[in-house]
Amino acid sequence: MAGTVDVQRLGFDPMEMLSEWDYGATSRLPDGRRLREYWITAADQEIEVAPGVVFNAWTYNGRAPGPSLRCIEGEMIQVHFTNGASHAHTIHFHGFHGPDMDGIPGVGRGVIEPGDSFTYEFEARPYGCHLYHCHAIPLKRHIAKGLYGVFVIDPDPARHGGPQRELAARRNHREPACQAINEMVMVMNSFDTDFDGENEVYAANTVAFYYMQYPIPVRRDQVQRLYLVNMTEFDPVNSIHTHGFFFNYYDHGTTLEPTLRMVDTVMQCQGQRGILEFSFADAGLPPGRYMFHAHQSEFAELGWMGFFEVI
Ligand SMILES: [Cu+2]
Repeated sequence: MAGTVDVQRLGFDPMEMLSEWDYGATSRLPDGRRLREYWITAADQEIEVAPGVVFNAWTYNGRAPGPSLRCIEGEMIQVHFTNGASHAHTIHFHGFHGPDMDGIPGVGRGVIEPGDSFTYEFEARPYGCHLYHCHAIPLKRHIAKGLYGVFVIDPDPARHGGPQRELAARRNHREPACQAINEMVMVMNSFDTDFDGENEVYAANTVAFYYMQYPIPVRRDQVQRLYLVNMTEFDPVNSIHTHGFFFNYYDHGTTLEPTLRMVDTVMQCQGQRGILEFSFADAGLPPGRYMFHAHQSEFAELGWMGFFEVI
């Protein structure tokens, strides 16, 4: 690959995307519970997914993936959705909610036409690493165009007792135990730039090879936590493989204890996601460049490959 993608022109920076959270706006409901509100607008947008390769995307809030939404278990959530794009869209959240809030055609409000708005409302449950995406038909096209994002529900330490409370605090963004951890978000995605139903470009956070060109700086003495979501279209499975270090893995993030310990490869089907945790100091590893990539070699060679620069 020659050249680089101009992130100023792109409108979002995959390096900043790693740690950018949309916490919404909070207020108190009459019953004492916390309300958390988000505002999301869909649009048609050109994005450069590799140097010189421009893709006609559909975006949420001007980026693909859309904003990484973050909230706490038990809060009331309102997502105010406006469709500023040229096709009908929805937002379908993974998590507990009634059928009317499912964001699918033919149930509840169904698809939201261009120019229309709708508010999705539900309680944030269960805690975990979730996602949202458009569910309009044809589904493949609406997902492949870029309408998806990460939706993390932190566990509420007050709802978990004993040692579970401590583990919940480590995962809750309001707690110092969590703030001491370096958190990152990666969405594994892909782009079919010639409309043949197969992908030409693969990436984590949209821009091919971005973290090869700009290795992600991480501190050796800090625990690392990676929220990983697979939104790759047209291929049934994607994966992450780490070089020289292993990690603990929490499938869907819906448990406080790892569901896999000490692995260097996990695969995810489309819509599957999980949390990786690792520490270079705890493993007694030296500073330097540690590679990560899809272990489907084709995806790696078409863009889904990067480095951590351990300092
Ligand atoms: Cu759509």
